[in-house]
Amino acid sequence: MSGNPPFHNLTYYTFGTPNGLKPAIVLEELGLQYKVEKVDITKNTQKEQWFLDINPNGRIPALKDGDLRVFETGAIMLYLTDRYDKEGKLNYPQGSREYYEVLSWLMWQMGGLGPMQGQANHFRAMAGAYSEYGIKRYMDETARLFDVLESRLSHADWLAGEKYTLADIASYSWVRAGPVFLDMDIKKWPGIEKWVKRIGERPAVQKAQTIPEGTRSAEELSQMAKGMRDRIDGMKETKRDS
Ligand SMILES: N[C@@H](CCC(=O)N[C@@H](CS)C(=O)NCC(=O)O)C(=O)O
Repeated sequence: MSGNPPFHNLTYYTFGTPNGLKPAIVLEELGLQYKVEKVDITKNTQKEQWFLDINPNGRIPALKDGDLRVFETGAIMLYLTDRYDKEGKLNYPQGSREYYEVLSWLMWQMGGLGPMQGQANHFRAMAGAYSEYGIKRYMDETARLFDVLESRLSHADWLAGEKYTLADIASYSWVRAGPVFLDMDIKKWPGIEKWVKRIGERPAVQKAQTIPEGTRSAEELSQMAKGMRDRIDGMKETKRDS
């Protein structure tokens, strides 16, 4: 790598998943020009060498800006605001109290909500065997993490400070997937329900949900996920792991 960013030459490598959605929202909210490269994870494209050269972890998404590469959604989102959000539309000034609130919620999402809800998705909709233990462990943990969000959103409009930031975008992308993939009843968390509606009404968020081309709508995803859960339930009696 050489040269110093920003290059204003952005390519976003992604697929229509909660992690793919996070930086897509940031790119759209900031009104940036960028190319989209679809990395089809159903075909294992993310494990091909050309993509591993951009993201050694072999998972979507990743970003290139000129010859600079950034991987991990938290890093991509921070790169975009550090470099291209000089007016602070989606973040607070570095070093401020609110900046560390944004960082705290962002790290919480990266280390907690995303990985745990991802495991819930796996056991509830994708596993090769029915696992009552796995489903309970990760569904309970996902619900506990929703409670944590609710503890803030029951009395505040946004997660960090007084405005919509990266913190909201990161968790929104996963929370939105809860009812769709896991059939979670969002009404149990009234603060979250209002916050999801508030964010979902934003044009940039709606546009990001169509990236890359061919991404299924929430209704189509719900239908598909129901079929996946039914398949797991069908293994209940035959393939118990405990
Ligand atoms: N911590 C990573 C997680 C990325 C991730 O788990 N991506 C999933 C899609 S949401 C993926 O590429 N899965 C395919 C695979 O694991 O091979 C990030 O935030 O970028």
